[in-house]
Amino acid sequence: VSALLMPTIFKAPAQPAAEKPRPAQEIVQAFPANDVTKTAWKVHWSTEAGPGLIIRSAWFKRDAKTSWLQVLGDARVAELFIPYHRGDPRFWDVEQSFSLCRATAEDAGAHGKLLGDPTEVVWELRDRGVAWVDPKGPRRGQTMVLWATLSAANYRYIVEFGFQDDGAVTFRLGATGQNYAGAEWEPHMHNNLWRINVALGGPAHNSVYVMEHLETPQLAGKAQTVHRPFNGGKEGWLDWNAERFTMLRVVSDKLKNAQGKPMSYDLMPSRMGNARHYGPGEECVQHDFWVTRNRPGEFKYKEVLEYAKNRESIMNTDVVLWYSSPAHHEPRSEDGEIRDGSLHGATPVMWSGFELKPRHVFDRTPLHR
Ligand SMILES: [Cu+2]
Repeated sequence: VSALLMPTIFKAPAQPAAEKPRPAQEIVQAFPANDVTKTAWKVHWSTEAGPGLIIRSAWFKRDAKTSWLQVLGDARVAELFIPYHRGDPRFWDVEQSFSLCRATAEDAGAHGKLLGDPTEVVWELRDRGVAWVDPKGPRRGQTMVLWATLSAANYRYIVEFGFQDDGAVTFRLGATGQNYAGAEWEPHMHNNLWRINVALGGPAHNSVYVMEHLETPQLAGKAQTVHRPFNGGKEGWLDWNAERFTMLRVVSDKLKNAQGKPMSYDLMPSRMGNARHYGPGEECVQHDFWVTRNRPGEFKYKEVLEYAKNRESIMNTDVVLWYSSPAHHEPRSEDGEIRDGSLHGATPVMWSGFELKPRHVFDRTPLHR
């Protein structure tokens, strides 16, 4: 595995002065890791106080002979908003510019590697279980995972990006640490708010659609799948509907696969529920999806209403998906105990996230014999 890990420094593109990220680093991972290469990812990442670990761009190879296909531009946790049920506190934790924890051999485990100077990021190549089963049997899959831990006072947030051998990308936020002193048993919401610049085939020529499954009494036992431009093809918002299996699709207006179908990536939600909060300045968390054009310097989830207000076109352009993956935390005895006036223990990690899944990027089943 180690021979296939080839991190190299490359020169970072110019960033706005306020951003001050560390220089981006490149990592290339071929799949399967211990056999003839079938697919590969090339990922540029950097770290920064606030969002912690940032994917600056990511390219995929659907087979060893093709050139790199860009999939992502900047992808990050844009905000972590934690309002407590009693009304306060209401923390915006990315805005607080917390730093990453130093990553140690304990973080990396037996098979991980530490990246960065100082070491803040963990690289792991993981078996991801069965990728598919056909009449001849199963095939197991692999994923390259990059993760880091934000040190947010009493809390710790694990920011994790996974780049799978089948072209899918996973985004996960794990909340752990110690419950807030004085409110140890107070339920609260973890609004994990992501900003994803999908740049399929490069940062232009992408359009955002909505997919919904429709099954109503009027359809009398039949169902329909409805595809339509997101918000009429303009910047704006959408809510997730459990009955409709709401999902977003970013479609390339240029690239087609060998079957003549437009290359796309689907945002697949995987949700516990829809968080809604009604304090002042919390309008951004009254909807589950936002889409805007990609403009320099627009990274604050709280400002997304402002970014979207001109209702510019999100068709055949450079697009950003803003997505909420909320997690409701109802404290348990398992989170710890108060002894001698202080909390002893730790909140076990609670994960939430979503997946970007390729559609018509391959011509056939990835990694098939
Ligand atoms: Cu919590």
